[in-house]
Amino acid sequence: MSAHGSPPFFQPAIETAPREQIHALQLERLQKQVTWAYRRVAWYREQMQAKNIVPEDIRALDDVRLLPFTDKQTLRDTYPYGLFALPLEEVVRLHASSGTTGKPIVVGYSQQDLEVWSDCIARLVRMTGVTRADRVQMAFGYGMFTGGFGLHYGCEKLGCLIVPAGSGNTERHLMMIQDFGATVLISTPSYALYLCETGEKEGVDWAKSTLRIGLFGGEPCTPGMKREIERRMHITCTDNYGLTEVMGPGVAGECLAAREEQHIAEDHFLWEIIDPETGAALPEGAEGELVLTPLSKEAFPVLRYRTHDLTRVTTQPCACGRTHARMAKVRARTDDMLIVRGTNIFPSQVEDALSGIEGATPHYRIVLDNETGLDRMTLEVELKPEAFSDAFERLDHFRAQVAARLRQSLLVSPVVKLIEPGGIARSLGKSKRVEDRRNKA
Ligand code: DLL
Repeated sequence: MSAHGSPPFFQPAIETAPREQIHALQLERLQKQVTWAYRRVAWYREQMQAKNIVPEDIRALDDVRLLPFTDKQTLRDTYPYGLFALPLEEVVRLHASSGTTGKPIVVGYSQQDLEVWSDCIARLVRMTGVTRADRVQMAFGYGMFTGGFGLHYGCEKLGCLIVPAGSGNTERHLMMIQDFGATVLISTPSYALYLCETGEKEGVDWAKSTLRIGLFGGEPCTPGMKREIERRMHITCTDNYGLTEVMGPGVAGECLAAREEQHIAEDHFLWEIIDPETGAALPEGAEGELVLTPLSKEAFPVLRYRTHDLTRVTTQPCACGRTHARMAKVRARTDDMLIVRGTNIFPSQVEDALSGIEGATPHYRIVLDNETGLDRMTLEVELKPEAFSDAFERLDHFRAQVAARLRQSLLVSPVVKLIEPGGIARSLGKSKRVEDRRNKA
């Protein structure tokens, strides 16, 4: 059988294990993980003592709810090594995630942690149809960001040929895709779109390119963006999800059967969905905040991490044969929410509204100010070349259409500014869509 025809699993026994077996493994690992954190990390011991619990209280998976939550603030308070469970001689890698203010948060990995990490990545890469016969071009940065190194070692473990180009230098990326015959691109979806446009301007015919799959992650990939990239680059876009605090990429990945959902590596991550306001557990299928407890961490155990990402999870069987639960694509974060004149708005709502408008691109920017004393929201929307016109009336009609659509779905009336094709700055990594200039004093 050719490499592309082999079954789409990296570790079939665990990826297709009966759910009872997954639950039994999760419980065993949760008990070990809690004991490990309690014994090795003063912060967890103190928190658990304050709640009057000991590791032996974890008798069933739901007992995870007895444990304290952690969040970004916990990692800031214990910066840099306060949550490490191994002496630094046994830690072989650090990664960090920059916050909006002050110091980054720092996480560490043992050799064993790196093995688990690359297994999780190899699984999600394989489930998109990538095999060892593929040539993978990396456009994530190889720095403190987990994207580059994380996906790199997983692809190598799968046996792919990896081109470690790193982030930036779009001309060089275009050249290497063509010269080395890359079949898979790893990047943020916004960078893929930028690469696509730059290629088009330089005469690249994507229909003839060897690229066939995009492994995108690190930021939301809106349905509009996905459609656009698939259509223009002639590739299949897949999404994968993760975050530095619990490992990096590798938490969940998209199979070719479920498409809009991603399988969580449940043997290594216990998920909960909670009400972001009250912290109470929500039933399967309800939308809420994802809370993750990694189950196999040595260097940096994290219990009940509040991701702030909004999603829902299902354990219904999947046509791909995997038995691990699936989470819906993350479209919004609880802390993304903008409050404009008292109305709550998520950028994903703006994206949804724009994606239904013929002539609008997925490139937009929200600018908030309150120069006049009242909140004002300006929405800059980039037009497709075919919608761009010198005719004032046509543009004005378009602007009115966008404003009406937004008023209908957001219940606020933004000032709509139309931007010429290519006029909204592209990002090489995660895109920044909101600029809040409001004076909060
Ligand atoms: O972005 C890890 C990663 C790298 C995942 C590469 C996938 C590919 P952080 O920089 O710590 O880690 O950012 C984590 O980014 O809490 C989500 O809000 C968002 N995020 C990550 N992947 C996705 C995705 C990496 N596929 C934060 N869809 C997370 C939507 C995503 N949001």
